[in-house]
Amino acid sequence: MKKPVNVAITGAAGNIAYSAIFRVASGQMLGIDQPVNIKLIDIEPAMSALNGVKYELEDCAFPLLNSITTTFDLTEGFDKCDFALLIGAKPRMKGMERKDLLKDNGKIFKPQGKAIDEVANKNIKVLVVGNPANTNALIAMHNAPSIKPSQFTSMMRLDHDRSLAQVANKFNVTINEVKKIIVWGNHSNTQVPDLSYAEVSGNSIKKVMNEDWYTNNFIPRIQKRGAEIIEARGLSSAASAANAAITHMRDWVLGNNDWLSIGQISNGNPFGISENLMFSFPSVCSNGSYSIIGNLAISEVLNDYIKTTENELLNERDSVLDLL
Ligand code: NAX
Repeated sequence: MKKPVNVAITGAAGNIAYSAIFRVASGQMLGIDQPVNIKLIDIEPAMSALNGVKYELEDCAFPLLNSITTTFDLTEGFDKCDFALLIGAKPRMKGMERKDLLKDNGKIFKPQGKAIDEVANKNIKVLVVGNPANTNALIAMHNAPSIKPSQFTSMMRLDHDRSLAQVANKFNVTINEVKKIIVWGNHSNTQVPDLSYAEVSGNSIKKVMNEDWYTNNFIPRIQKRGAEIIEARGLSSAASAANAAITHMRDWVLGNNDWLSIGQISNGNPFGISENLMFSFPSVCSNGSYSIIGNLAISEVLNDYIKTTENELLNERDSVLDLL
């Protein structure tokens, strides 16, 4: 048996975490030979609910689950952590502007970044899920200067998987037959789902795709899929978001040669995107790290979309400069 690793999960009493924690404990994230110590972090008023999650976790008798910690103390929660899923965030309340949400959530991710810097393992892998995920990840990263910026990522996998599923539905094929999809930029409705290089059953999608469907149906549907789910379910996506978090981390750790979309620090990117943004780029994963797929030409039309999402991220960053 391998030595147990430490996995911290914030927002652990919330909805997404409820779908994620049990999968981490069962080995679906880090492999069925990897024992885990799970550290569940939430705010103090949520401790009773969090204990309920702990009891249920115990009752699963997962063979890989070595220990469970519940805490609202960040130093205890991130101590010697190897992996962190930063899910907890404040929801946007009625009348709240995006700027206010950024400020409030930024205040959560600054102390979390500092605690990770002080007590986590230096090779920790961090995934930020809590919205606005890209800018929250940037804030956490800036507050953890002793950890390589590339160890911080933000979640675009849900947008990526939504794109795969919509293409598979449209062309009536299985998910495995859809390849080389990209989602660029911000996890917001400016994100850019890109099918320029996509393949369906080994052929370029361009042979079968209608441009009008791509521009007027596919792009807006992916951009607004979160709202479509809230409208239908009365609740925001939780199991699919948890699934995306699990597979994002699994692929980062265990590898995946398929094209993936990963929110990552833009420094040195080959596409001319401004530095110092958490931006989603096409990537592949191997040997415990991810790398950008370079050498891709971007059409003029897509370039305009990409500029819009880049500008949004620049504005988000400008509104939280005091937290970086
Ligand atoms: P919930 O409201 O169900 O749970 C949030 C949890 O976070 C609560 O238990 C709350 O007490 C906790 N929390 C608040 N402040 C905290 C802090 N300072 N430290 C630790 N925990 C804290 O939300 P849920 O549905 O689980 O969504 C969580 C976040 O994921 C939201 O910000 C949501 O917008 C975001 N999402 C991100 C997605 C992505 O693709 N990046 C997709 C799904 C989701 O919308």
